[in-house]
Amino acid sequence: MDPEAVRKYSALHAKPDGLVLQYGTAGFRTKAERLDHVMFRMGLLAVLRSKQTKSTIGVMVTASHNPEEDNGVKLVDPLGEMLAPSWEEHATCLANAEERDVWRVLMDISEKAAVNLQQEAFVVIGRDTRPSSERLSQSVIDGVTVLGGQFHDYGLLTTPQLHYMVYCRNSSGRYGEATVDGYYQKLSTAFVELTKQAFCGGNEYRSLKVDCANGVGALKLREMEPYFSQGLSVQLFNDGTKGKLNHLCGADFVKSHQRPPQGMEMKSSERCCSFDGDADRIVYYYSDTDGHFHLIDGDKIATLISSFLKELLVEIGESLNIGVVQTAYANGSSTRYLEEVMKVPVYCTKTGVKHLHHKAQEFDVGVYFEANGHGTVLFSKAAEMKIKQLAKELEDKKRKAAQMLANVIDLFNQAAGDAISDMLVIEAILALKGLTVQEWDALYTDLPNRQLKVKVADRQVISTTDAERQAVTPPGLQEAINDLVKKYKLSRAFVRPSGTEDVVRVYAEADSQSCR
Ligand code: NG1
Ligand code: ZN
Repeated sequence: MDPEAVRKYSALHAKPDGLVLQYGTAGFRTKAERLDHVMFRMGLLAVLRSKQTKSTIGVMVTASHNPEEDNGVKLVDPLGEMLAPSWEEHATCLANAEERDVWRVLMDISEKAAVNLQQEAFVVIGRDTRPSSERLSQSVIDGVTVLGGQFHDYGLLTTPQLHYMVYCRNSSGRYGEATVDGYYQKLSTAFVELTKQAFCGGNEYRSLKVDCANGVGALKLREMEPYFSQGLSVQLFNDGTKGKLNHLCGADFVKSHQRPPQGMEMKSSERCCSFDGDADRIVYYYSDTDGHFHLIDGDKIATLISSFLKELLVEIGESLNIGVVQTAYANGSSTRYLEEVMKVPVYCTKTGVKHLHHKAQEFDVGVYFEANGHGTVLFSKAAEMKIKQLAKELEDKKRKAAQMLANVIDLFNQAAGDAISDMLVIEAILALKGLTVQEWDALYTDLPNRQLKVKVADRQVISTTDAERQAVTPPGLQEAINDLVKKYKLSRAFVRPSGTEDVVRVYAEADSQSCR
């Protein structure tokens, strides 16, 4: 580690004067032209984190569902999870350091975090399809190499694929092979095994239209299709050959506008889904015979998956606990259905997958989804071992259920929410249960709801508690919300400052849209 070399290279990736950024829920995110210094410095930081954890660390260059002109970066911790909160602070400090202070801040972090600077470092890098991503990932590599770190550049990857690679590399191959082919093989084998047992009533369950948001998901899904095509045929739309990334398409557009993406040819009752720009989110939808659009969001995905898993757990007769984790944005009908009809315990955490992921780790089987379609299922090590052992030992029906669960474990990306993996799980469940998209949708009816964003001078004036469902400051705000909410049935409303944009988000739901 040579301070002079760091100074020299850092000057080549200079920070624009006066720019202050924060490592938020989704790492750093802003206009691509402001991010060169952040990328270089995240390369440096990844080396320190790798030395400290004695593990491979991931760096993903993406701005997910943001416009094409934006970009972003986040670090992936050893087990494929989001960066630890104390290191988010280090990341913010390093990104905002003035040029002359970069080396000093690196040394401060090393001291505070007890990093052994002699330790080797290994960093893996992935990027999405934005025009700026290749250049920016080169800046990450500059940061890694100037501190003497080793690296592997995977090039184009979906965000969850990079999480998977990090997890594989740090679990000595037990989770899977850390290659794109390894990922395709692992998921497809599980999917094909699982759907083999499905009653196949023609092609109804076996074809799906996928809007890929003109992003990296299109490339990866196309590469992967031959691996699973005996179980499912996918038709890709917005595959990046014509349209612009995330423009009028993708999971975020469909969820927030509650309408189909441009460029998708929807016929009545056909099952369709949308990925976001880095393929870590998925929502489903269809249009009914009257041409009405129906959105099936993360809450309904969580409901389908948890009811399937619960049935299998009951079947094998082991006392493995299951819990569902949501955020305040979960539709009240979904929470009621899960608790009252399915009798599954439901927990609410703050927005942002790291909070949901953390909570879901408390269960043998932890299902977590944000309403916007970001989520997965985590199985505890003990539950996984038990299920895989029962899949060999039990007799007949029980054994079949255990085998199905064992395949489901392999099909989920347990490092991060993954649109491709979730899509295959959902398709398998629908096929196995013989459910149409309308039947799935009919599990419960969403309460009418609205989500708005409001620009204010200082969004940090609003602070919250109770998993962001209650405002603590400014004084009087919560009382005013309470006064409005109590006039309506099944009503709920909250406001919170966004962690990814300079806005305040406002959410409300009630039993009807009319103001009586
Ligand atoms: P913020 O901007 O903090 O609301 C948004 C999403 C989160 C999560 C993050 C990270 C909503 C209401 N919020 O967070 O669910 O996906 O972005 O991308 O959808
Ligand atoms: Zn995303």
